[in-house]
Amino acid sequence: MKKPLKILHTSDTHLGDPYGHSSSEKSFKNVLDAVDSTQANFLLIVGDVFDNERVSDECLQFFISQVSRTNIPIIILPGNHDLMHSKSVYKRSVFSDSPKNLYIFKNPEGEEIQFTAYGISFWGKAMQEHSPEFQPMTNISFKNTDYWKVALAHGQFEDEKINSGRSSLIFPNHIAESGCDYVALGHWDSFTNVSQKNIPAYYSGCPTKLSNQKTGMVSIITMDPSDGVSHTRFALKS
Ligand SMILES: [Mn+2]
Repeated sequence: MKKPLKILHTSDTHLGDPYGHSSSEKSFKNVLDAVDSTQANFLLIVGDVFDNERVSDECLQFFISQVSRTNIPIIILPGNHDLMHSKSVYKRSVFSDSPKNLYIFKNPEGEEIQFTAYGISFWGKAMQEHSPEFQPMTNISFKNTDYWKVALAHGQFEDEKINSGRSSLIFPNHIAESGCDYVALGHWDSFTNVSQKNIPAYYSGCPTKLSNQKTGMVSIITMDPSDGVSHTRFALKS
């Protein structure tokens, strides 16, 4: 049974890059503060959680310590900076005994992570290789059609006609035909609405303040069995 719930959606935190993303740790703390202040039921981090697979053990410990600040499920989709392959950052020892509320997509063919208590299922393909062959939103499927259906996808949205040949493409019809209640996207630092027909689909943007913003932002998705699904943006601490 679908329950009313609130999902916090962010992406592209790029932890462990002191040069290009010097305030990534502060931004990540702000996201966890927002989990508390919004009383969210789930936190989605849609790829590029870490900047690269050589990040320090201290960086991983910092991440785990932040995850441990909450009991709500935190769901990670690996992106092109934190690929799910043999040398993946997610294969390091700290993740073999990580907090129980941390869920990581591992299957490059796509898989579901279901939460029966909330009547919700999250679907995503863990990126193994950032290539034109990989398309993050094809062959999507949900076992239980009575649940809320949320897809996570890390890649480049563009119209099929552009034919750019770029890696990890997401086409408008992938979203339009997904059957999802919400599509949570990552890969772009800037917030972007790419909703199709009646399916809400957003790039949350990174939680770090961009030059045209007063503060960093995250997306909040409110799902209500009677009122439907709505998207708003939440301003993080500056
Ligand atoms: Mn990316």
